[in-house]
Order: sequence, then C-alpha cells, then structure tokens
Amino acid sequence: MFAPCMDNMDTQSEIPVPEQTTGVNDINLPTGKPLTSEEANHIVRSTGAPIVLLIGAVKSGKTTLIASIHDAFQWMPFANYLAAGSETLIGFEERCFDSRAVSGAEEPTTIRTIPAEGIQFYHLKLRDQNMTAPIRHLLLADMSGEIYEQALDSSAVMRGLSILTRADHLVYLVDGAKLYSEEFKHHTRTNALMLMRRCFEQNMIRTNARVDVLLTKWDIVLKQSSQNVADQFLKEYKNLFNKEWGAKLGRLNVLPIAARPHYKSTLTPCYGLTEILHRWVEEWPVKLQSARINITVHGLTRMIDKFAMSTAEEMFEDVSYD
Ligand SMILES: Nc1nc2c(ncn2[C@@H]2O[C@H](COP(=O)(O)OP(=O)(O)O)[C@@H](O)[C@H]2O)c(=O)[nH]1
Ligand SMILES: [Mg+2]
Repeated sequence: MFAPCMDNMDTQSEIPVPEQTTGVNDINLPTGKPLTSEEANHIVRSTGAPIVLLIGAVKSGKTTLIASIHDAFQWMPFANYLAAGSETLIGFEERCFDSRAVSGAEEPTTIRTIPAEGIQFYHLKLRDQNMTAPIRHLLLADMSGEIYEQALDSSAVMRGLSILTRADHLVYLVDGAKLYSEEFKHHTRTNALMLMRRCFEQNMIRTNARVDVLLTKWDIVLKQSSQNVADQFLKEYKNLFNKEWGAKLGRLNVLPIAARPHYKSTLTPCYGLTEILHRWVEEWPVKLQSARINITVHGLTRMIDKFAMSTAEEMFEDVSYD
C-alpha cells in the first residue's frame, strides 16, 4: 500500500526546491563556536570586555587552560564568581575533550587548536558570587602555537600581530615541565626569552602592558622534584624574567599553574588560576583607564569655576580662583 510508485517519484523530483538565499531579513543565529576577531570586537565595543591573550608554544597548555576554567564553573563557583553565560558555550565544550570517555586512558587531553583558525576568542560572563556587583565580561584569546613559532622566526609575522598591543592582558605560557627537564630546558628558555625580545624590538608591546608568565604543568615539576627544589626553580625564573623585562612593562607576574594536573597529583584542577582570573576580570581594560590631563586655564572668576576646582582639583593644578 505504501510502496513508492515510479510516477509519484518522478513527480516529486520535479517539485522546484526554493533556492537558498541570504536576504536582509535573515537572522544570524549564534553558533556558540569560538569568535573571530571581528565578532570579539563587537563584544568589546558593547560590553567593554577585557581581552586576555594566551600565547605560547605548541602544547604549552593554552587550550587546556581555557577548557579548565570552563570546567571549573560546572558544579560550583570558581574564584568567587558564578558563570553567568557565554556566547561560545559550544566552543568551550568542544575544547574540553576527555579522552578517558573515548579511549579509557587515564589522562585527559585537549583537541589541538587548528592553526588555520589563527586566534580564537572565547567569551565568559561572570558574576560575583554574592550577587552584589554587575556581570563582568571576559574574552580569552587562544593563539595557535604555530603562529607563535612563526613570530619567533619572522619579524613580519610579529609585526602583523596587532592583537599583542590590543590585548589588556598578555599571558605568556611557558611549559614548566619542559623548562625543568634536562632535555628541553635550554631550548624552552631560549625561545621564551626570544619571543619577548622580538616583541620589544618590533614595538609590539606597550610600556604599560600587563604580562603574566605562567609556568604550566606545575604538577609535573613537583612530581620530579622536592618542594624546596621547585621553589628554588620558580625563584630562579622569577628573577630572570623580572631582570630581563620587569622595567620595560607596566606589570609582570611569574606564576606556576597546573590547569589540569595529572589525576595522581595532589594539586587540584586550575591550580594557581584563582587569583589571576580575578585580576583579568577586575582590572579595567586599558582603553577604559583614565588618562591624566592637565588643563591650563586662566582667570577663573565665576562661581562655577570655583565649583569645578573643588570637585576635580587634580585637573586644575597651579591654577587659583581669583
Ligand atoms: N600534567 C599536566 N598536563 C597538562 C596540563 N595542562 C595541559 N596539559 C597537557 O598538555 C598537552 C598540551 O596541552 P594543550 O592545551 O593542547 O596545549 P596548546 O597547544 O598550548 O593549546 C595536553 O595533552 C594537555 O592534557 C597540566 O596542568 N598538567
Ligand atoms: Mg591549543
């Protein structure tokens, strides 16, 4: 009774299929995927969200850091914040791929950032846990390790990275496990110093830049050393990076982190990230920081001048009310 009849099928195949068009009335529904630079700009303009740029070699732990921050909000507040939404939820989920579910392996792993996609922006809305402050927005920018490596070799690539000067926080991830290992420590240290040198040479870093150097995979360093030795190792690199770059930057922090420690480690996920997340969220974006302007004015005689001088005294240095 329901067997298809050839005549019918022929008729069906002739039904005209409307052509897909994109008209003025079409609505672009959000995909939840990571944002392009243009889409991220839109969020910056509408919310004033600070941009946190993660930069580092392939496998230094950038994507894991992003995925772990997303994970941390799944069950409870993190760093005294509640997750209040995101334009890139699907992207966060995609980055957070737990190989245990697939292969039965014990260590979680993270999907590689596809180099062709360059820089991917992830959006977070956070609310103070006590609900006493308005929602804050944050954009985490994941720059592919391949771009980092090209920037090490080529001044032209470095100069093209305008995001370096746009970002409110430059977060430089250096693989702590490699930096500690006999085999890779020289290579890792040389590259870490070289990238920043290139940034300074090409004027791709502002003098008021806020830079966080994160020594990642700290659980592996602790596994291979005693607490004392690890402390000494951290001190050595804090001194080195401060000596090399400290005076040329607005702020420099060197911190050990373990975004996703090995399951046998005593460190908890997102180790070292609480305080730093706070700073990224709470510090005003560079563009919104007030600039100090002194206005030269003469012969102030009106009451309104007196009022202005008493309410904004710092703007009227060396000027008196006649
Ligand atoms: N033990 C340990 N492994 C980590 C940690 N963070 C990242 N990894 C691993 O390091 C590898 C590279 O991380 P990924 O985030 O993809 O690096 P990316 O290329 O910089 O984005 C992955 O296998 C992660 O599971 C950590 O805190 N501890
Ligand atoms: Mg990645």
